[in-house]
Amino acid sequence: LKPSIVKTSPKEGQKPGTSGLRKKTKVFMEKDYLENFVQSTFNSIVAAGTDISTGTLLIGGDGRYFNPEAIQTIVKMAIANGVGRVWIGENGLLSTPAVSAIIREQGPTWKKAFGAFILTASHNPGGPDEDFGIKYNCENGGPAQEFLTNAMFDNTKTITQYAICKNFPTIDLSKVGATRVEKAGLEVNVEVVSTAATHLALLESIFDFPAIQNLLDRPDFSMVYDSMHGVNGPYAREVFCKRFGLSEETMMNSIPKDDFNSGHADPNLTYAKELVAVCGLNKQGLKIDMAGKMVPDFGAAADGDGDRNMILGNQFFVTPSDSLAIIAANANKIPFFSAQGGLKSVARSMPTSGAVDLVAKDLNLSLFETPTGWKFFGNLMDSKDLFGGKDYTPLICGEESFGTGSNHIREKDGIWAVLAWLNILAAHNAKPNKPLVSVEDIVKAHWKKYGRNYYVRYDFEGVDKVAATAMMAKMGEMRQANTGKAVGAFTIATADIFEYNDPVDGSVSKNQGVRFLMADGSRVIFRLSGTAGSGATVRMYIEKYEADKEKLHMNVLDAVGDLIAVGLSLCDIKTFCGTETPTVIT
Ligand code: VG1
Ligand code: CO
Repeated sequence: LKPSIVKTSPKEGQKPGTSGLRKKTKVFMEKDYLENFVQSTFNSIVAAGTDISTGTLLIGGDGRYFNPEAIQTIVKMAIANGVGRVWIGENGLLSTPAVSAIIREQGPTWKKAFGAFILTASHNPGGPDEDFGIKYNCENGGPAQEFLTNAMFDNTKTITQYAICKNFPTIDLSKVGATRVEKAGLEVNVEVVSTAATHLALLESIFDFPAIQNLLDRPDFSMVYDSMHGVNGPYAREVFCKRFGLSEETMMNSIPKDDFNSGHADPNLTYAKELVAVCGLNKQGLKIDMAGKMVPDFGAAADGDGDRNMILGNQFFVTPSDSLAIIAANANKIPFFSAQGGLKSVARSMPTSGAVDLVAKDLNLSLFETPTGWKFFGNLMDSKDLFGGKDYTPLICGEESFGTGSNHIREKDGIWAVLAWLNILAAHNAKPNKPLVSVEDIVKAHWKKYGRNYYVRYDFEGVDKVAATAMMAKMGEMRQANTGKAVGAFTIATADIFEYNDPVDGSVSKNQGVRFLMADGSRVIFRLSGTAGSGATVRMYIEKYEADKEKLHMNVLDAVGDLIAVGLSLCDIKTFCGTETPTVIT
C-alpha cells in the first residue's frame, strides 16, 4: 500500500460552478484531469483544517457514464492522502440528498463523515459524449462554500503532483461489505454501504406517513413518479413500493442508466415529456384531450441526482415558485415544522418568484433572497452554530429551477418535496367520505388568497460564451441609464446587478445577475448559467404579479407576453448571440 507520487501539471478551467465542476465526460477521462481536481480538493480541505484521517469520506454518484471508474480512482487517491475510512454507495450510487443525509447522520467519530465526493452533473445529459461532474460536500452535508471552492480552483492552477495508491484493490461496488487492507500497521477500511435506509428514516421522521398512507390507499387517488432513469429510482421504490405498498406501475423509468436512457433527466415540462403526457398536459402545461383515459391525481419527476422535483396534478402543472410558496403556507401540516413551534423562515434564490414573499409577509416569517445555488441556503440553516448567530430554523428554501427543501439536510431534496405535497394533500383530505381535494384546488385557493405570480424562464443554451458575457456586461454598464426608463407598458424602477451580503458570515457575493425591477413589481432578470458543461447558457426570468381575481387563470405566455418582448429588447440577445428563440421554456 505504498502511495505513488505522480507528477502532473495544471489543467484549464477547473473552477467549480453553481454546483461543482461539470465538463464533457471525455474531458474528465483525459489523463490526470479528475486526479488533479481530487488532489486539489484534498489539499484545500486539509489546509482549511479538516482532519481526514479519523473520519469517513463518502463517495457516490448519480450513476452516469464514468461513475464507476471515477470512484475507483478517488478511493485510491483518498487512501494515498491518508483518509482512514471510505464509504461508497451500493453500485456506486448515491442521490445528492442521500449524501447530505448520510454525512449529517450522527455516529461514533469514525462513523461520522467529514465530507463527500458526489459524482454528478445533475440534470445535464450523461454518456461518453455528454457531461460528467464532481462536487465536494462538507461536514454539514452541504456543498463547499465559496471560500473553499475558490481555494480548490487556485490549487488546480498550481498543482504539480498527486498521490495515489495504484495497487489498492479494485472494489466490487455491487457487494455491500468492507474491504480492509493493512497499511503500515494501520487498517484502511473501504466499505460499500446500502444507501436508501438513512434517507428514508429521516423522511419518515419529518412527514405524517400514516396520513400519507391513508391518502395513497384511497380508491379515488392515484399517483406516478418518474425517476427519469436517474439515481432517484431506487429511493422512490423504497419509499413508495416497499414502505407504502404501491404497485410497480407507479414507478416510471426507475432503473438508473448510465446515459439516462439517452434522455435529459431534467424534470420540467419539456424534458419530462413522458410523465407530462401521462398527466394530460402538453409542454406549455396546457390540458390535452385524454379521450377518456385515466389521468393520475398526482405526478412527480426527479432529475439525474434526485435533488430536483416537478409536481403535477391531474392535468395541472405547479410552477416550482408556487410550489415553494404553497409548501411554506401549509408547513403547519408537516410534523417536522409543527413539532418545532412552526416554520420560522423562508429563503428563495433571487430569480425565484416572489410568491413565497407574500406568504412570509402574511405569516410573519423571516425572508431571505440569495444568489442561485443551494450553497447559500446552508449558512442560514447553520446560522445558530455559526458566529453565535440567530437561529433561522426551521427553514424552507426553494429555487425556480425545480429545487425545494428544508434544513433537514443541506441540499435540495426531490423526494422530500414529493412527500411534502402528499402530506399537504393528505391533510386537506383528512375528512372521510368527501370528494378529493386536488392539487389544482389547493393551488387555485392559494392564488385566490395571495394573488398569482405569473412566471416563465427562457433558456438560450449553447450560445457563444464571449458574446453572452459581452451582453451581460453591456446590461450591467447600462444600469444607471436604464433606471427610470419606460419600456413598452413598463417603467424600470431599478436596474442593477444583484449582490448578496450573507447575513450569517458577512461574506459578499457579487455579480449574481442583472435585474430590471419594474415600477409595478414585475421583474426581468438575466443570468449566465454556472452549470453548463460547455459553451454558455443565458437564462431570462420573467415575473408578473396579478392580484385581480378575474385574471388568475390565464395562459402564462399570454399573461407575460408583453414582458417577454420587453426582456428580449432590453438584453438585445438577437444582436449579441444571433438568436432570440429559447431552446427551453420552463
Ligand atoms: C442551475 C439552476 C440552479 C440550481 C443549479 C444546480 O444553475 O438554475 O437554481 O441550483 O442548477 O442544480 P445555473 O447556474 O445553471 O442556473 V442541479 O439539480 O443541476 O445540482
Ligand atoms: Co440535481
